[in-house]
Amino acid sequence: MSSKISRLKEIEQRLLWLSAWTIHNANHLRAKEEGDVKIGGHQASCASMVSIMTALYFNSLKPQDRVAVKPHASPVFHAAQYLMGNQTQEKLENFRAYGGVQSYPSRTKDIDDVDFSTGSVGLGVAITAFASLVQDYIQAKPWADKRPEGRMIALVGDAELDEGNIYECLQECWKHDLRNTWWVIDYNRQSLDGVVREGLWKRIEAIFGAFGWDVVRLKYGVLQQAAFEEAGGDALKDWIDTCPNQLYSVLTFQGGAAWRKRLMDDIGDQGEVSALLERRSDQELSELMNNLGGQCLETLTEAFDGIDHDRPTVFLAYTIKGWGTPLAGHKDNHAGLMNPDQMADFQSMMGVPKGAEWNKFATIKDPDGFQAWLEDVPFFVGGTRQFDAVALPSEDPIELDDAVQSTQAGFGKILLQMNRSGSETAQRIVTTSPDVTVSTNLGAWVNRTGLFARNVQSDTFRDENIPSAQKWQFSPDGQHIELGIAEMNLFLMLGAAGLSHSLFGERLLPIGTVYDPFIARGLDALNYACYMDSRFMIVGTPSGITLAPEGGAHQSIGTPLIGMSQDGLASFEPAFLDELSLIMNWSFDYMQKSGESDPDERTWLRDETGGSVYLRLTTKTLEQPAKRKNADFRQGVIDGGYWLREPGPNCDVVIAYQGVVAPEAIEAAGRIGNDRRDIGVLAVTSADRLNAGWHAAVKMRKKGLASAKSHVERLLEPLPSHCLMITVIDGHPATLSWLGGVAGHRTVPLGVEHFGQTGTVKDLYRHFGIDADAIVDAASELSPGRKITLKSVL
Ligand SMILES: Cc1ncc(C[n+]2csc(CCOP(=O)(O)OP(=O)(O)O)c2C)c(N)n1
Ligand SMILES: [Mg+2]
Repeated sequence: MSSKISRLKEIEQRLLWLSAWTIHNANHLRAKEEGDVKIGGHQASCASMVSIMTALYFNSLKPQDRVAVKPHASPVFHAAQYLMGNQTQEKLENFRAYGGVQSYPSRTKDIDDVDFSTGSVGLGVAITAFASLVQDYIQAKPWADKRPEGRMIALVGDAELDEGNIYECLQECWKHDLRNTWWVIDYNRQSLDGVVREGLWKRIEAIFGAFGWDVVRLKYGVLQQAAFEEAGGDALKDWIDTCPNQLYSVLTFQGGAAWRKRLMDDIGDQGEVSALLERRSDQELSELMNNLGGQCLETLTEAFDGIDHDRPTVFLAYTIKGWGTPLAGHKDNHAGLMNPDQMADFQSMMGVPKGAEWNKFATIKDPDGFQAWLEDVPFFVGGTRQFDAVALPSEDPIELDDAVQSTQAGFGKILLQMNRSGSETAQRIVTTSPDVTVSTNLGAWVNRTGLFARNVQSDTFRDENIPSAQKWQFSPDGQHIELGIAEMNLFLMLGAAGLSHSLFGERLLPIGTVYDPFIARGLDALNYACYMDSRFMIVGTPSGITLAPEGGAHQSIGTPLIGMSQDGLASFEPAFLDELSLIMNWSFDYMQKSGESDPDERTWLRDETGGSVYLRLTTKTLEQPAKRKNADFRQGVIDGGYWLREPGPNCDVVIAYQGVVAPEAIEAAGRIGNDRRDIGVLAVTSADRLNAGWHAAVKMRKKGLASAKSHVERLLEPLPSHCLMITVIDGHPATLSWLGGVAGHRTVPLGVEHFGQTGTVKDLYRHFGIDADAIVDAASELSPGRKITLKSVL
């Protein structure tokens, strides 16, 4: 054994021990103290990864490489960082507990240089491929610092390959000429509930092959390879190759004597095979049969170090779930834990003295030499590997002067004007869309900026002089990444691009467009991107029942609630272009804020912390208000709302609307005004921010800070208590109905609660009761005073 391999072997054994102990400690020792069982599938899932992770982190990785570690291998990752001095014993002792290391690696919550969070299986795998595309994008840009290219690596559970987003990603990334991506499949042939289907490897290899990946199968370790060379070795190899997964698992669990019996029964009557088996003790035989490629450091390091190209590569690493522990191979081992007796045996087998469980060097004969060796490991040598990028200078909002326009068209125009300005912000914008680029109004932007591809591809229609409104020119300069329809890929792309400042040291301002209802199609990836604190803008357009003739399949109802409830995402639904301009301008700054600073005492929002932004837009053209410049209006738009029509001191009715139903609210206010006093119209640009500010201020008051007051509380403060609040939105009414709770006003929530129909906008607004008549009726019937007779001014 070379000295490198013997060092790696020591590390592998340390990682096996430390990860098992971390889990045992959390589940048995702490759980007893806290009367709380924290069991989770980790111990067996970790064991199958220790060899792969040793070979990667301590041998083959370079600092510029980025890794997504499969969720349940989190303790192995943290053990590696602990060995390197980047993780604390206290946090390991608190694994899965308050303030301790997270169950699954987390970029934002763990302290030890996690590249990609994982947890929702499949997403951590695919994000690596999109990160690689983002790396290519950045490498092609003249403004980017040149840094060494890293490989984007996913450590993948074999059952993760059931997740459909993986295949959507494979197809998409093939179109973009993916490179520098490695996926290492922990082929332990076990999922959570049981043993995976026989012959899965063949399908895996065929699928990856079909999308142009190199497939490297790591099936046999060096012990097995040597045994196959012995007389009788061929028969042993054939037996291994045809052994069903379940049987291999059972025998692994049972150990050396069971292996011997079964092998003797099946192939032992051939004299050479019997001799081959006889030359080994039970212990050695078990080691031999456990010596699969993915558990063999020689095999793994040779395979990883042997890759001398940038083609995407998948390693099918055969492993054993629970390897090296008494849980090895048992089909129920996912959530299995060693019991205290098993743990005591395991501890003595590992040679870890009692009391030295957390000692990094507990089993190391030459701690100084070991430490010196660790200090030279390339991956860790430069310290933590996350970058930051300074924020771009702020700019003034773009002003549009359309008299009648939709927010969707306004969005396209603002981007176009930003591009014309050539500003730094405009240069860092990268747009992306799942086959709805033109229909979400990115067409003009793409015509000017071009599509991104590593190599120039001409537009044949243009070359052949066929008139077309769209220039479809691909080049390394392009600023639009065109995706296929799969919305999951959209959010993974946004998630990866929105981390570019941290992963690659270059700021990007990613903007994705999608039909609003199909946000739901990529929702878990959206949540994942926010969980990683990725920074992007998602534009859902068109939205609501306002896209009326498209029908119920395309009409979105719940998306405003998604926007409100999604952590890390500030949501807006402007009605007018001046609002949209202010919001987009503010968003580009907000997307670049970083920090955990205290909330702003004016709004109680966390604006200095920053986040991503969701804009819910529409294709319905609205008459635009006269120019509005005053500071209260501008600030109100960003804080979430402003009085479009200020209520008087005796206000009977307030109409609070969000988004495209502004004209209905304004018309209704006019009609109600004849019969009720001092009508107010509250323009809500962001129910999300009003709501968040309110909750935060209440919390602060609860803590004793009596002066804490949020924007919405200040807005509603002057209203008399008898005032009726009518809320209206083209979306779920719960988005705004809570407004009544802020200062205790009776509320009539209007909105959409059922799947839509086709029809004209007018038909549907009437059908769902969000037109001016519905607002007037609500005021007439539910606010004190005489019936409002005037039905319509039209
Ligand atoms: C989207 C999602 N669904 C379900 C789960 C629950 N879960 C966690 S791990 C796992 C299967 C693990 O099998 P595999 O990926 O083969 O990893 P192994 O434990 O064998 O290493 C499941 C179903 C999850 N984390 N994410
Ligand atoms: Mg598995």
